[in-house]
Amino acid sequence: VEQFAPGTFTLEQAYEIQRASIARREARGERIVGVKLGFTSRAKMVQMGVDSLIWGLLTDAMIEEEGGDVDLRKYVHPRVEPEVCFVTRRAISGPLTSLEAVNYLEAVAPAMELIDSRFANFKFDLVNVVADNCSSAGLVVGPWSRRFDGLANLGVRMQFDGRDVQVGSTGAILGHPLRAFVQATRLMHGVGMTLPAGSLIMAGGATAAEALRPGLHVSCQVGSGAGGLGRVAFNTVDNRG
Ligand code: OOG
Ligand code: MG
Repeated sequence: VEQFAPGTFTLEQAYEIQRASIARREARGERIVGVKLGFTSRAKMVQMGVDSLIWGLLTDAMIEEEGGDVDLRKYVHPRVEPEVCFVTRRAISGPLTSLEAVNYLEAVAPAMELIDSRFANFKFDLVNVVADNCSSAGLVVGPWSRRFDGLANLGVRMQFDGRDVQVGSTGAILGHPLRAFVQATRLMHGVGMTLPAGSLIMAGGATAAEALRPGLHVSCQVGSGAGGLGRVAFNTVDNRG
């Protein structure tokens, strides 16, 4: 890889840096499991001060067990945000339209992303956050279903110890989370990447992110009743003392 001085590289070079950092993870034995989109909601753009859609790569090492303990010692200053996750049913190498999208999907689930950053206070600009693999650090995925129909407007409720910390709607994600999936297929096509069957697509935070601390029960409910996606949860632990 070429060397770049901070802040002196282009967006294209930022994605090269991202790819190089993923190659190092692969060399350590990690496997790419999918892609995540960033800044697909206004709430996230406003919180982070960046207003372009970005994407990063997810690896198996980032997957945290649903309902399990997340050890915060693995992270620097993690935050959590409510998301929706898709899993693909077939390999995708071309850009899809929103009409085709569901045919390429196996299932959808409520999810939470744990973001973390090399930058103090998450203060970055577009190229730096892209180079940092879009703050991708962890993800927790809840129960899979094929409830694609109501996705345009499901209530999203993220709680710490049973108290609401962020409330919103899946409609905040590009107006409909399926649009995030469609965007992902376009972006992957743009860089010549094929998404194999079984790839995860994280649609992007529906609300602003919340800082994590040890000893929390973190849960997120997406929709309710028969049309809802259900709940996803984890606990934070830290033995730093
Ligand atoms: C960058 C990643 C943005 C999202 O869902 O919008 C993102 C960050 O906020 O640090 O993951
Ligand atoms: Mg996110």
